[in-house]
Amino acid sequence: MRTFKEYAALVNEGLETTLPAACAFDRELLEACRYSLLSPGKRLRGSLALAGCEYAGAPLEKALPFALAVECVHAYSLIHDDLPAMDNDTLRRGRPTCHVAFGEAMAILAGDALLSHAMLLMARACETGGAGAARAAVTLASALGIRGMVGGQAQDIVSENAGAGGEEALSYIQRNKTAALIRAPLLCGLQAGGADERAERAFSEYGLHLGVAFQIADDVLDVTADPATLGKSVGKDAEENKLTAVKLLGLNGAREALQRETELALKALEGLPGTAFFRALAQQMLVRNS
Ligand code: GRG
Repeated sequence: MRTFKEYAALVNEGLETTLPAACAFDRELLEACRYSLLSPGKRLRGSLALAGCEYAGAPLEKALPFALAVECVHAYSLIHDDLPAMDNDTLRRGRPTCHVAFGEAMAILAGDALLSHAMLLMARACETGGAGAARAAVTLASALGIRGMVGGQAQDIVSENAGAGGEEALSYIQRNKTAALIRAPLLCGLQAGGADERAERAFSEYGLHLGVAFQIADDVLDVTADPATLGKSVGKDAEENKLTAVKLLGLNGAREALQRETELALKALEGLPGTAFFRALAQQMLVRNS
């Protein structure tokens, strides 16, 4: 297995050239797309797709379209999440948000264009990648919509407006808004690379807990981090009365939940050989500061 940095570098390299070149009439749209897509993100989701494929013992090219697709989807979700109608944020990845830089209409369109581009990348991969690629496309597409990221975001807004919600609603938000888009690319990579069923089952469980841990860490960082290090505003969750682990369990309770989810992620990999990369990544959730 390579290092996380190496996977992230390969994702960044692919993202540079994935969008079409601008013509006279789409210059601003492409500028807005590139502004958000190429801004300095961690590339966690794309890297997971590549790491899954490498774990399966296949060449990384098999997973690259899915790695790029998930980063396009992630960028679209951040653009739309930052809009005034949603979280109304002005800072993302250490830069003004897309709508601040390009206006709301162009930001909405840039999000739409990035989602559409992700679909195109997956469809092209299905044309040439055989059954593994088709399964990977279904896995990723299933994680984006009603029973995935959009459904989780909708519940996030419903809970915020109602100023209420218990553990079940919180778990729904964590699993769908965030964990779906962390678990799915990892599975995509395994499926595109032809991993066996045992590995898929274990990583499915691992990915879910890794994703929930990631969201809890995000909730904790919203009250503990420095905006300059985090690259986005802090303190917004309490301000907007969001249903988060910190709101429901308190800061210490959230930290305990983060520890529990990390342990569950590690437990899911017990007995599976060659998982040092993934175990180290799960441990990283406990100490991440951006
Ligand atoms: C608008 C349909 C729609 C969905 C929005 C992604 C999302 C759902 C909301 C963003 C706000 C948020 C706290 C999401 C939880 C997931 C999360 C922590 C996203 C940020 O991911 P990182 O830290 O970002 O991987 P970088 O910038 O490193 O890529």
